[in-house]
Amino acid sequence: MKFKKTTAVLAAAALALLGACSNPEPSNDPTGDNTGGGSTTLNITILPKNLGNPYFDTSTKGAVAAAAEIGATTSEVGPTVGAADAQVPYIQTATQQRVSAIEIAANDQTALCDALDAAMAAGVKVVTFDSDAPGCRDLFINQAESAGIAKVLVEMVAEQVGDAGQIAILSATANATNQNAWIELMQADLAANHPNIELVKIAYGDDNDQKSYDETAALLQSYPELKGIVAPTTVGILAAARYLSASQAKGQVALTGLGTPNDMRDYVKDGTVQEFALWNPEDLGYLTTYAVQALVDGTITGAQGDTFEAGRLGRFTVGPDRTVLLGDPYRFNADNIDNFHF
Ligand code: RAM
Repeated sequence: MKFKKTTAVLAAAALALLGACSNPEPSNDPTGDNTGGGSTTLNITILPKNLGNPYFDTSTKGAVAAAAEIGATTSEVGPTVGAADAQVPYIQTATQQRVSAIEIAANDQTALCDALDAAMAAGVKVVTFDSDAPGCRDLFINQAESAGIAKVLVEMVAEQVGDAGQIAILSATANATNQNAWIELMQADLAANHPNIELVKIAYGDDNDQKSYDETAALLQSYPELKGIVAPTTVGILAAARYLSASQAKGQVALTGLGTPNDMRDYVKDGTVQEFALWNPEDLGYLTTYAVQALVDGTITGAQGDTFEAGRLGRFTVGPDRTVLLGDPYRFNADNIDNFHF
């Protein structure tokens, strides 16, 4: 996986450029005019699952840095809650504004399709990243293969609970395309390879801090024998860690999943969390913007085998199903966490 460090110089240059050509203020007003519009400049709307999520703040940082390098403008908009159809009005506004492209992490596999199809029909390129809307986009920038993510999640929890006992999953929203794909693969792996692990519950914290915290409390109360929680969401794992670190279950109930090193650092150091995984969200956003540029300028059409340059990340090839793969998930623990700052 690629964890190349952005130098302070580059970051400063990107920030300077940002001020000149982008609107760095995210907006949750779907009717607000957030883009430059009307110019021939590459003009991108960034639409995360929800605003205020540090994971997406980080991916947007990468997307904006890439935009600064190529002279594109960006505007980040989105709902404050992750909900199935909450992204629709933002897609419609971007379509009316005839932006060059929408970069979107989909909260739902199907609920967005009509709006995304209308955007593409109007000439707007649609590139999903993080969470796909299959069949209703030009390209998907995949952070890591779902099978690889599911495998590392099952491996980590199995190692941490001694391959036996009750576990629960604390997910994001019930419709999230990405989490649901990973959970399905985890269930298959558990059934086939870990007969002594019992998955007792899949809880949904909706990528909302308080709901994730409350769901963690409810899991511990309902399942006193619980040995482990897997939270394949950065919001969920952080809320669960906060709850566990102040509870009797700290160090007794294993917690793993997908988190950012910055969020999890204290909980790894205080023994609440042994090991978790993620990819680099900044690289994901950065790659997405370069893919948008390649689509808009015609370097790629999205066909398998098309290749394009993605700045500091190098050359990428479009794989099957109009998908570009960033890399592999990476495990973080007490031995390496201080090497990472995102
Ligand atoms: C949350 C979101 C996002 C997911 C990460 C791991 O921030 O649900 O979609 O990829 O967690």
